[in-house]
Amino acid sequence: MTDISSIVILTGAGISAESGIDTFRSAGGLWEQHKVEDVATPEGFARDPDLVLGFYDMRREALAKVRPNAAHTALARLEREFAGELLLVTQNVDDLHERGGSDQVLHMHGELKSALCLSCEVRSRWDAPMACRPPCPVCQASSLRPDVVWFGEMPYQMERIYAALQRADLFVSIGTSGAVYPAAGFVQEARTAGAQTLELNLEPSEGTAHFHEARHGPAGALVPQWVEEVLSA
Ligand code: BJW
Repeated sequence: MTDISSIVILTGAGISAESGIDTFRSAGGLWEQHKVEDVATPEGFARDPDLVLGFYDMRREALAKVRPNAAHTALARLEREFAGELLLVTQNVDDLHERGGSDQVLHMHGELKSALCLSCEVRSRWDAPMACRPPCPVCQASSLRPDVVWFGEMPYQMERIYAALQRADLFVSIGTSGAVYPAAGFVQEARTAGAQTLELNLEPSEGTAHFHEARHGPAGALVPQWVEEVLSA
């Protein structure tokens, strides 16, 4: 683990599982409880906005009942103590990285606690229900949607992510199934550019063969152990 000066970390739903947030594709996960095309596509939102706004209201409310776990706090420690460049990219819309102490988090699939106004296109911090059609704090139109990235939409800050993947010495993927692109392609992007690649996941992901190394187990155990290795190298 010597000569690492630039790390990109990608996290997914698995890092928040031990905090009590449902993953998407596990048995009993969100996509068994709700049809993905109904709640996570622009077409689903156009068809039944009440259903979609209610789905995200429920998930936003659930955030109040959960706490960051040892994996989130270990990544915050890495941010504080690692001397090199670190980019933490999360696919998660929860705020557990921030509440675990990370200051610099790139939410490529948006955030539950952000609202996007379809009238004025301004984003506002948001912690209240949306199904009751509250007015936009900027233009007063009742046109708010959750500021999240649905299938068919462009994830956020892709240029910044791809630039960091080009510079990375190490790419680490934590708690993600590798089922959703473009995030699922980051490992190949980083590896082709010369980075070492490491998977930390409960089980082999769909892309596990692309990684130089894969460790399988709960993030709450694997991530603090890996962070200790990086900081003591
Ligand atoms: C643990 C654990 C523990 C459990 N410890 N681990 C055909 C081929 C290729 C691509 C496409 C295709 N057809 C369409 C596409 C594109 C499409 C796509 O990827 N579709 C796939 C289904 C194939 N992608 C898009 O549309 C994206 N946009 C796009 O591509 O734009 C064009 C573009 C082109 C070029 C460059 C850039 C862009 C947008 C994708 C948006 C995804 N949105 C969602 C919803 C966000 C809002 C919300 O939260 O509701 O994002 S879907 C959902 O999946 C959510 C997640 O972020 C994402 C990934 O899920 P994640 O995090 O991996 O969770 P799980 O449940 O799948 O896995 C959890 C893992 O944790 C498991 O492996 C467990 O084992 C593990 N685990 N407990 C460690 N304790």
